[in-house]
Amino acid sequence: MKKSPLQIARGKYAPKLPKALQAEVKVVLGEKTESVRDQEAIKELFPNTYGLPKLTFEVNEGVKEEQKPINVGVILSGGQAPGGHNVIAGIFDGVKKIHKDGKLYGFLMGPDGLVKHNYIELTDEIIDEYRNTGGFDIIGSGRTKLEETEQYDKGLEIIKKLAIDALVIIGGDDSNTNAAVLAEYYKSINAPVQVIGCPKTIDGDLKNEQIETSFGFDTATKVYSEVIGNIQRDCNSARKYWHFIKLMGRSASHIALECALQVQPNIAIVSEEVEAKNMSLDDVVTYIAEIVAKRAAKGENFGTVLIPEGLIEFVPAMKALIAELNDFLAHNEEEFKAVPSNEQREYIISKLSADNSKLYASLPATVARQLSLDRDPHGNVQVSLIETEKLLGEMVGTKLAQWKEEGKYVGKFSPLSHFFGYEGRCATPSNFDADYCYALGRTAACLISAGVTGYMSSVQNLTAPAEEWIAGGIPTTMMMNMERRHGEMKPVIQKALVELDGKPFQYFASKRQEWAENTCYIYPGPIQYFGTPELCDQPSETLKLEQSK
Ligand code: FBP
Repeated sequence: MKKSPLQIARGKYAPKLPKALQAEVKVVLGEKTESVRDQEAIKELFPNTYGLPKLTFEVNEGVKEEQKPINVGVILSGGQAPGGHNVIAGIFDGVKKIHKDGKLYGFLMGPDGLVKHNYIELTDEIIDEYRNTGGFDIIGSGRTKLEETEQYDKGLEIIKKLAIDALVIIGGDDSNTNAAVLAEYYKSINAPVQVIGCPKTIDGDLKNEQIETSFGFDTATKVYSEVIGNIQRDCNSARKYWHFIKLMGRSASHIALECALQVQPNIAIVSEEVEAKNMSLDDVVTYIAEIVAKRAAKGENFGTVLIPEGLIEFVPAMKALIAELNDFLAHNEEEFKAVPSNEQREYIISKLSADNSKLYASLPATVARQLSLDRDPHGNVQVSLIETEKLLGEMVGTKLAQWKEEGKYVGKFSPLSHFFGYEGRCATPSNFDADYCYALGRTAACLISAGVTGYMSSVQNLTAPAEEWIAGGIPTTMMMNMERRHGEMKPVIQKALVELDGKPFQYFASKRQEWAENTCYIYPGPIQYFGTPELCDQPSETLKLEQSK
């Protein structure tokens, strides 16, 4: 296959490793652990894998012990995130370091591959093609959830057939929760297979005191920030558009906040703040419109607004509207479908409760339509499809027109909308993600060699140079608590939302007024892969602020 010069150069990049992983490792056992909350309930559900100690790997100065070959199966689960191929390369090299006859099998298209026995053996040749590349295309990914005993048993058949000693599941909070349940199940039936998790997601919401960041967040936010920076420069050149930019991230606003820290936009909305302040959609629109008017008064009829993907669900009134709509349409689907499409909006307005009906009627036609038509297989609104960037642009326009009629000066307002998400998920990993992911893979191999199960691969101290990173393993049950899911209490890894008292948000909050009124844009430019550490090896602003003293 033809390759670009950068692809060729990148293929030769040797990821930087923590000191311990450059040598033979020894396992240092930490204290026994407890889950973050609901200890009794979690302990009862995980009798075989609860309370395990944290592990750290250190340099082993002693004689290398002969080890037997190990076979490992790997699964990529959920949305793509830059660096996944390096995790796999790290596991492969780790397995071969343990013994040259060890094998790595890749289950195809996510957890489904394990259940349906679709796999390939990953060879030197295949791995070398994918080192330091973006994407998950080496084996593909999927969103099937491993939740049923039947699936675990099906998986065990192929695990036994291939003599697999350990499974590594690379995924987000849900996939790692399922990995922990799988580890517990296999242990409870004495199945001779270990299960190790690995923290992936561009959303950045799989993090806690043990996991400093999930991989992919660094690269994805750098890609978005580059493009937002380009838009800001265009915006500051033409001085005639307001750009409404929606950023992926499902629920949490980590991506939008990180991009705001990187580019200093005029406005960035943080969903968690909207919810905490119980803001209505009108409050959000008014907040933006006021800044637009203020800038217009200075002759600046342009600007940028960053909007997190999950915003709609964090506006309490919208949440209530969506819940009533979901419920109403689930019970009246046939009747609704029989209504001619040009009358459906009025039909819904006539059926909803007073407050929700008023809110629904105030929404632009396209959004109202998305709320009633675009539903997932469970009948719920597909919030990610709602074009919040257009919705806010239109609503701000309407508000400004109102103010103009009332005699207020609002200048000229021309909104443009953008959505960035898929553009960043398969980008060539930054040095940070290339190094971090390779280290996570090598650490996973060390955990397998240590014979443990129910652990997540962890690399800490990430704002220091890679040499000083600390590799180890965290018992997954340590990150769990009980939460209501689909009407039932379930053990899950806590999802990390933006903390409003955390340093990244606090820094943003202290600067946003200045960024709103003045034009303080930063243009980060493209990710640099070759050059000085200042240029190429910088972690995210979020991580730097979180770890600042
Ligand atoms: P994960 O949580 O699986 O890592 O996926 C993250 C994400 O990219 C979200 O930001 C986005 O909302 C979602 O996946 C999109 O899902 P899909 O790839 O199925 O369209």
